[in-house]
This record gives sequence, C-alpha cells and structure tokens, in this order.
Amino acid sequence: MGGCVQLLLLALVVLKAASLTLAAVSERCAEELSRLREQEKLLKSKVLKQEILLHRLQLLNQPRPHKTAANQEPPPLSPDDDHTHKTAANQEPPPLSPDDDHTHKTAANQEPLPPDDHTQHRDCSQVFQSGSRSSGVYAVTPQGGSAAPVSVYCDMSDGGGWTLVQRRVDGTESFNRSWAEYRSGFGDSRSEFWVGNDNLHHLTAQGDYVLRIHLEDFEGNQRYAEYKNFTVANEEDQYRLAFGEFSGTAGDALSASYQPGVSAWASHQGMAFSTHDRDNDRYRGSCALEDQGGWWFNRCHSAHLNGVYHRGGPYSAATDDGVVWFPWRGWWYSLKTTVMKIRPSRFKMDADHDPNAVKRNVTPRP
Ligand SMILES: [Ca+2]
Repeated sequence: MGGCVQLLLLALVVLKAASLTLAAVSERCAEELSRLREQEKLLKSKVLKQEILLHRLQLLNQPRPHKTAANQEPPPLSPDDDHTHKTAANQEPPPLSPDDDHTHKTAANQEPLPPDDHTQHRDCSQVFQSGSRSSGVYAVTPQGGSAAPVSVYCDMSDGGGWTLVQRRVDGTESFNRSWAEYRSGFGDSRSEFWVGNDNLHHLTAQGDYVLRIHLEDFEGNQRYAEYKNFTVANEEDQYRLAFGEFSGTAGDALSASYQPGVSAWASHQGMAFSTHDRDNDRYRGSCALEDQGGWWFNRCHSAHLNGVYHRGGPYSAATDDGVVWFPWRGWWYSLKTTVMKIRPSRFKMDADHDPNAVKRNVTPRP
C-alpha cells in the first residue's frame, strides 16, 4: 500500500515537472515565433525596396522615348531616396475621344440644378435628406465658404448623400494642372473632375466627414477604401490632408501602413498638397512635376489618384506616374475608374436605402 502512495506521489511530481517544462518550452516558442515574424516583416520590407530599385534600374536601361524630359541625369541611388522618382517624364496627355462632347467641360460651366426649396444645402447629404434621390449635379453652399453655390455631383446610390470630390473614368481630362486650377477645381462634374481644394476645405471643415474611395481596374474588379475624419486644411496651410481610421478592401494606401518602413516616405497623412508649380512635398525633387498630377505627395506616394491615365492598366514610365493605389494593384498598374466621395459621418440612411438595414415585414417563415 505504502509503495502505491509513493508511486502516485512520484507520478505527480513527474507530471508537474513535465507541465512546467512544457510551459517554459511554449513560452520560448512564442518568443521565437514573434522574433521570426518581426524578421519576416523586415525582410518583406527589404524585398519591396529591392523590387522598386530593380524596376528603376530596368527603366534606366531601356532606351528613352523621345518625349522624355531632355538630358535629365537621374540622381544617384540613395537609401534615403529609394522611391522611383528619378527623371521627369513628359507623358503626352491622353488623346481626347472625338465622341465626347466637351462643350460643358469646366465645373464653372455646369448649369447647377436649383435645390428643391429655397434652403441652401451644405452638401449632398442635405440634398438627399431634402428628398432628392436622383444622382446628378446639384448646387450646394458649404458653410464658411463664399456665399455662392457650388455645383457638385451627388451620388444618391451606395446609401445616398455622397458629395463627389474626384472622378476618373476614361482619361479625357488632364489632371496635370496648376495650383490655381486645383484650388478652384476643373473638369466636368458628370464625368472626370476635381472639385477644387477650396471647396474640399470648406466642405470638410463643416463637420466630421467620411471619405470613401471607389476603385476599379481594367479587368472589372472593384475595391474600396474608407477613411474616417477626412479633412483638408485651407490654402494658408497648403490644403494639408488629415484622415482617421481606415476600413475597406483596397488596402490602406493613404497611410501606407501595409509594410513597415514604407509609411515614412509614402504615407499621405499630414502632407501638404503639391502641384507642378507648387512643390510642398518631402522629396528633394518635385513629385508633382515627375508624377504629373496634383496630390498630397510625401517622397512620393503610395496612392496617386490624380496621376496620368494610362489606358489598359499595366504601364511603363520613367516614374510611377499612373493612377495608382499601391496596396491593391501596385505602382505599375494604372486604374480604370476612381471616385472619391465624402459624407458626414453622422449621416443616417433610410432603411429603404441602407443595404445593412434589417428588413422588416419580410415573408414569414413557413
Ligand atoms: Ca520637393
């Protein structure tokens, strides 16, 4: 009997020791795993940088097209400057399609539709709430802006109440525009346009706005990116960009948080706006000049929705100047469709228009 108790005690001691050893091993494994994960992240970041450098070297090896900026010597490779901005390319603007009627090209030429009543709507969410449920061009008057109404395109689908601030669909409009043109806006509200940085500031200064970006590639795939607390500062502050939490399916290009080390030079958070005639970026050259569009460049970008419209998607150029959303299709794919639209975060959808609303009065279960 005494032998049995001793055996039992021995077994218990062995079991306890084994479990302690297991706990220690599992702790060591967790540490090792987390260390390996960190290493993996760093290696991925290095691979990314190498890929960018490789692509750049390949481009430098290719014979230059005659329209490339003449006699520009590419600056030497530098670890601080590991982006793909080397030489200013002079891409020809995309040809205009003869089918398009551009008699009403500029936003200023748009005939604004009068609001339904005599009240002034601050944005498309108020137009929607006033009962207008058709997408189209409406007059809105942002608070704090000039008293004159601005014509904007209201998207009454996708829950409704969206004020469009940018759209690319076919490349008919050049987005390589001056500071003054980006300030006041350009293009056709029903087609391709930029709403204007002053308008962007006045609209987003009215309250808490959500920015939703819709993207489509030439294969018909669609993605979206959404940012809370989207604001654009005034002109004195170079229309500086700020945004909050990301959600969506396209990847967080604006903060470039997808790879460690990338956001330091590719994040657009807090960046001032730059155009070819106003360099506010953090690059020693001019991102807007090289990438041929106005944007909140850093050194230079992870997203550039105002880039050159390269038809067909994949493109080759001296810099990554396409219509780019890096975490989805990379720097060397130019997107087919982009839409940037804003709506107050407190906007309440009708149940009829809310795809997420719980439908009542559905067919009863059998
Ligand atoms: Ca610069």
